[in-house]
Formats: sequence, structure tokens, C-alpha cells
Amino acid sequence: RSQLTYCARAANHPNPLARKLFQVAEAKKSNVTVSADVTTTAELLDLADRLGPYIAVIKTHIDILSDFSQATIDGLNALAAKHNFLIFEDRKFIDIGNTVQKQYHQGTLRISEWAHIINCSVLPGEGIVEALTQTAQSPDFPYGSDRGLLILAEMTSKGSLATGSYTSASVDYARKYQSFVLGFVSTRSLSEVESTVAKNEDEDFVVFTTGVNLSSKGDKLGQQYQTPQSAIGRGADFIIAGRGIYAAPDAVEAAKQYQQQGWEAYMARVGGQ
Ligand code: UP6
Repeated sequence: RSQLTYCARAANHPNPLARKLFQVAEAKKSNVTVSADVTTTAELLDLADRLGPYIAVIKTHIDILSDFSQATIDGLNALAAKHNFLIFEDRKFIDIGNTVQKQYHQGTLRISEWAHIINCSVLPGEGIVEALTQTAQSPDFPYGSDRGLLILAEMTSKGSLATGSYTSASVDYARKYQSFVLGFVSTRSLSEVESTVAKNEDEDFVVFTTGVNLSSKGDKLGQQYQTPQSAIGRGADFIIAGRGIYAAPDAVEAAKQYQQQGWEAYMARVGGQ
């Protein structure tokens, strides 16, 4: 887990999008990613606008919207600019390289056009990371270094099989494709996980942790929660909360509460610098 401030990490990180992430966190004093798992464009844009001031990143599942259209993209882009947050599409790509390239950069959802951050599973092997990196770094990809990938290295659901050699391979590929891989979706820092690829002295992967909730320990479908304090103590740089925020009686109040607790836990981790 990093003991450095977002400010220091923003100053030193070789990846421009990672720098931007840390700058946004610092500027807004927020490490909250809201998982806006609502099913209409109107609800998504309403949440993004109301919670925008308190979050660093909005995480979407764009394929659960019943009415996705150009208006969804335009609305998200406008709100990201208005409130200075980044957009993370939690599509969890998991297929052969040739397929994921099309899912990312073509198709109905046009994910590359509006999502700063995407994620993938390494179940298919190294090729998936190689393929997404290749697309993002091809000369005719118009979004340049404003795009990045997180590797889904662990999962929060009960009985998750994303452990052991799967998690180690996630670290291997993150190290190998550092130019496009920002870091991980994981429940903790993975810097001490055994890997076949040597650790670079100054590597600084960004850790996003899902399954953060202040008032629940889990749901009836196997989700398992930890608190912001616990997640950040274990190495999360950004805490991801869905129902804990959007399903709270007052989503804005909840977002402020996660923001405050997330920030205090971060301050404690960096020693109040
Ligand atoms: N998510 C997890 N666990 C993982 C990976 N992703 O919960 O291991 C995603 C879910 C959902 C969000 O797809 O969008 O994070 C969690 O929502 P919740 O806070 O409402 O449980």
C-alpha cells in the first residue's frame, strides 16, 4: 500500500491518466468512485449531476441501461467536464483479443469514445491485455493517453475464483503492459503478490476496491462488503460504492459521508501529510 500522497503520486507518475486521477482526488478531496448501477439514462445523469461534486470517478455498467443512446454519452461527457470526474466503464472484458478489441473500440456502446477507464479479466490469458493495449496505442486511436485499463485481479463475491495464480498473473500482465495498465480492481494492494515479472522500483499501480459499504456486510447474492477504512487500510486508492450511496435514503448525504470517511482513512494512511 502506498504511503505517498495523491499529490506526490500525481507529480511522479509516468502515466498521464494516472496523474489525472490523482490530481482529481487531490483537487476534490475525494477518493470515492460511485458505482451508478441504475437502469435509465435519466437516473444515471441525475445521479452524476447530484453526486458529481463529491466523487472522483463515476463507474458505469452501460449495458444495464434500457435506453442507451447518444444522449447518454453526451450527458456523461458534459457532467464529467462540469464536475471534474473521470468515467470508468465496468464492462469486465473477458474474451479473445480479436473480440475485445471490437467490444472496446467499436460496437453499439462505443466504450472507447467516452470511458476514460475500462477493466478486463485475465482469465483468457495475456492476449486480452495485449489486444486492448494494442488498440489504445494504435496510431489511429483518437483518445491517446486519456484512456487506461484496470485488471480485475480479485473479486468481492463469495467463493470468488479470482485468487492465487489468477491474481499473480494479473500482476504479471500489469507489469508487462504498464503503458496502458493503470492498476487493479482488487480488495487490497497487490505489490507484495508473487509475480514472475520483476517489480520495478518505482512502479505505482492504482488500486480500486469494490464492495465498499458503511451499513451492510453483504447481500443475498454473495456480495461481501468492507468499510472505507478497511479498504483504504488494505491499500485501496479509490473506494467504489454502489448501493451504499445510490440506494441510501439521501444519496447526496451518503456520498458526502463516504467522501469524508474515505478521505480521513487516506490521511491516516499517509500520516496526515
Ligand atoms: N463489482 C463488485 N465486485 C467485484 C467487481 N465488481 O461488486 O469483485 C462491481 C459490481 C457493482 C459494484 O458489478 O457494479 O461493483 C458493487 O456494487 P454495490 O456497492 O452496490 O454492491
